[in-house]
Amino acid sequence: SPQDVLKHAKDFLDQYFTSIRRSQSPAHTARWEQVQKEINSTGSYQLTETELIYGAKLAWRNSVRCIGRIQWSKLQVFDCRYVTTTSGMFEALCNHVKYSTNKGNIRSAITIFPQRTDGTHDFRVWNSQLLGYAGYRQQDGSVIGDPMNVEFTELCQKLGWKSAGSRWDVLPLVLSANGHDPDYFDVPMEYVLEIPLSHPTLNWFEDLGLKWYSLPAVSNMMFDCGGIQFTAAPFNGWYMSTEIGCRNLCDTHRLNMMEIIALKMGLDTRTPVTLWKDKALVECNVAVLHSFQQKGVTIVDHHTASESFMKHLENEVRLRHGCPADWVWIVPPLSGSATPVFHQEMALYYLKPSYEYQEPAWK
Ligand code: HEM
Ligand code: NRG
Repeated sequence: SPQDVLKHAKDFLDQYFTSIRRSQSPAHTARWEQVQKEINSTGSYQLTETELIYGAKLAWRNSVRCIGRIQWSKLQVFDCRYVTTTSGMFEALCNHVKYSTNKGNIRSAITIFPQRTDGTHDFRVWNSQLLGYAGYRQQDGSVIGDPMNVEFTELCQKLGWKSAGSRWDVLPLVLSANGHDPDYFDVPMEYVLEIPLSHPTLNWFEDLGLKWYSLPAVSNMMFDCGGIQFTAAPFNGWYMSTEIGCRNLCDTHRLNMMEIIALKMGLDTRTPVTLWKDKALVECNVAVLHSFQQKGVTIVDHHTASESFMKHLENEVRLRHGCPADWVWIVPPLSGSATPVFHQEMALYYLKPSYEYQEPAWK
């Protein structure tokens, strides 16, 4: 409702003008007057480009589950609010992927498409990430590729997407503009930097034929800023090694490589007391870090990330009297108690602007 928009707009503009140390200045008052007029006559309003950039950074700073927030002020914002078509979106996203990948020297970025109007003209990226591997369910119930993407892969096929049916097919971008039906677009493979995985000492590791892409780019969240909702605003930073080495490769409902790795290591997998799972996880993470570093692709290990997050907490206590954080997500999935964040008490509360979950575009 316009009442809610007004409230959130006021709150956001107060934060913005405080940040540029112009709180209660004539510029602040004038902008607030202008925004009120716009909301009262149209029900909504447009952010300026500088407000949008500030809002996108602040939403990252407010992301309670993100351990990478020490980087929050370094974010390239691509303002694509003028885009009207899915092919316009596709072109912008190819540019985003190319800019962020930067031949392996990963740069954080967000591309922002037009905001929600009446809720029936939304812009959406249907993929959960800009890059992802297809998952194909077989007759026997097993999956080729990434089980996480089975439902989305079937949707792509329904739209007419044809693929090799291999373990490593990069999914097409499924995009909708202005509330219309979606179109799909193959990402040119020259934009996709992939890292074959090998291990510094376990020579058989490369024979597993594993690889992963270098750009984690979340594309299904809504950027909520000043009462305005941006339903298509994909963002990326770089990987923390455990995301790939623990979760993507070793979760039983993902690529499920733990036992295969343990057996190759010659471990006794018949009893948990050999800690074969723990040993396999560690070596899988070693392989991820080794392979990314060898190719010169940005990645952070969980010890370094945790330490930098501790530094970030300290900064935020000074600058902002605290930092909201979700311990359950911040503590890494490997060697939790060997990282400082495990021993850190955290306060969980929610600030705006923010990145929020939203309904999948097909529901
Ligand atoms: C979550 C690391 C950049 C926003 C996460 C997670 C990790 C992480 C490890 C947990 C992911 C999971 O368990 O699935 C990093 C690193 C970055 C970075 C190392 C390097 C710069 C960014 C950027 C943004 C962002 C640029 C937004 C502008 C978020 C959000 C979540 C998250 C919203 C929660 C996602 C969810 O709930 O599914 N980050 N991040 N991060 N990050 Fe970051
Ligand atoms: N765990 C997911 C990626 C989620 C976001 N992680 C980041 N975000 N690092 C995966 O693909 O493993 N980021 O913006 O850098």
